Amino acid sequence: HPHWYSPETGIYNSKHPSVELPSDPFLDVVSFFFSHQHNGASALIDSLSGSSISYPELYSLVKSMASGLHHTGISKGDVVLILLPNSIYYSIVFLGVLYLGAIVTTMNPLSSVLEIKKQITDSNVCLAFTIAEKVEKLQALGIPAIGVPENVNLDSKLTTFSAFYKLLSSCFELAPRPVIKQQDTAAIMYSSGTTGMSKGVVITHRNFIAMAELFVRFEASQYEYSSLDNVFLAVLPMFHIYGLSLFVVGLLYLGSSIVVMRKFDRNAMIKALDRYKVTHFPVVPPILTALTRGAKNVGGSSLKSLKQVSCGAAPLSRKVIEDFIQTLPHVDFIQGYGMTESTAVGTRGFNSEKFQNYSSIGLLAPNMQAKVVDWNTGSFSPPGSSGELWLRGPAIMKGYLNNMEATMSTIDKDGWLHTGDIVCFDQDGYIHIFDRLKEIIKYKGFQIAPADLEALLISHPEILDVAVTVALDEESGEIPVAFVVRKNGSRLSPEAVMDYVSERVAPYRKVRKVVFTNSIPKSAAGKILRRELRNLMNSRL
Ligand code: 4UV
Repeated sequence: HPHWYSPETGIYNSKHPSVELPSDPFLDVVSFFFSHQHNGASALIDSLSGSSISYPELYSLVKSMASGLHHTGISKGDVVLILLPNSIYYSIVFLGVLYLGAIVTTMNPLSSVLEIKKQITDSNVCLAFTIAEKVEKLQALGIPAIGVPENVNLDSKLTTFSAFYKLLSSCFELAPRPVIKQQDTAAIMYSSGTTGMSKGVVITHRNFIAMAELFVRFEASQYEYSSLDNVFLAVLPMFHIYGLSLFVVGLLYLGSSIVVMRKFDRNAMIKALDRYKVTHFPVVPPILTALTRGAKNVGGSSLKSLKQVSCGAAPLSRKVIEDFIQTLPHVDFIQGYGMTESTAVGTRGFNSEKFQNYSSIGLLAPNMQAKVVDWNTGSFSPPGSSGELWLRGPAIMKGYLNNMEATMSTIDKDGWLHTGDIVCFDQDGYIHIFDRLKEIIKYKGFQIAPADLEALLISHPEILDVAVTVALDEESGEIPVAFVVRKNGSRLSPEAVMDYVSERVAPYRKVRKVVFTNSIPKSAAGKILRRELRNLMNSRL
């Protein structure tokens, strides 16, 4: 057996040397952030307008934001919602809130009122930052809301955003710092985990510090070039753990420049890569496909500055990877894997590795351990055999918010996070991901919990029973499909079912196919047999 695998315990250790993490229990993300100050390059650049924030400006804006929030009455333990698209202001709000020991919860800005209501109630939000159109909607839900401008310079005179500009220009003395421990909660992100409805993932200051060190700084330490020369394009949404970890927290520790795109657009993306001489581009599979297409259109001589593209969050086919590599042969390609529950830390590939490794999700991150467990027998799988991936290490969440039962069934008594992903380590320690045991659907890399959609569909007066499952889709990777049992006499159409859902959820969570059926396959205990449904679905396609 290789030295990094123990057949006695079934434990895989990282092949990387371990990284030292700060041991002081009284340390928070923002103090840690301020202890790595940078000069020079722009920290954040708005791709559309070219407006930018320098590192020195960023540090002072975070402090102003914290002071202003303190004077608004925000204090340790309060939960602040960030309901924004990507913005050069995102990190300022995020770090400003954390500076006070308060907690951030993030959300897709396209979420429906129903979804917003659910999350603000569950996480107990007391203040929100959002786009102009959503300010009144939040206030109607009883949440004070601050409008954040999309356009950096032009909007500064608009009264809609006066509260925000007031916070940014707060020249109060610095807010008094409460005592913040590494183990205190920093953020509540939402994920459905391996089963059931969407739940609050409690992420601590320690988790973010570990993420910054084990994922972002460790990876940068492997490059020959300096992180200060790196320019990242931020298309991935900052409200999701992948974008949040990189663009809102991790890369700003390193002093890289981040070009922020407010929303995805293929042509604008290609232009931004060129205009800002982007060197690193983290993507999800549909963006990788769009990048290959866009690069073909502009010809091979373009995108010369690009050094690395990394892809994660959803399965990727070998064909898509090969197409990319053939189109942009000068660019290093790697895959990464992480979860909301592991603060995005998991595995990452390496630049310039053998071609066969492109289809792997890479090596285990430093300081992290894994087990691969046969889900039928509970026995440990050695390199070469597959099983469910379990992860342990300093980036694993504290647990699910107010949900002891889900926490205990996800993190066992020895601290292993059961990921619900089926993987296999090869003899070189590279990890390959095959399938999922868990219920989530990954639409363009976004999570959809079948149980959330089922709860919504069953509230329809003409629906007797329902089960939502996943179907493969060329463009989006995976789409949700609803198997619906109509009530006696109902003539409900598939379109009416889909409309019912789309009026109540963010666009990415729409049901995209409806199959009427007479019954839902269930176990004797009444649990939906999801694998059976999935097989049924795939056989019908
Ligand atoms: O909770 P979540 O939505 O989280 C993510 C995180 C993605 C990351 C994080 C760090 C990286 O370096 C990176 O490249 C990607 O998506 O969903 C977690 C689930 O998404 C699936 C898998 O089922 C996880 O449990 N998933 C994540 N990455 C991959 C993946 C991948 N590379 N290939 C296949 N499935």
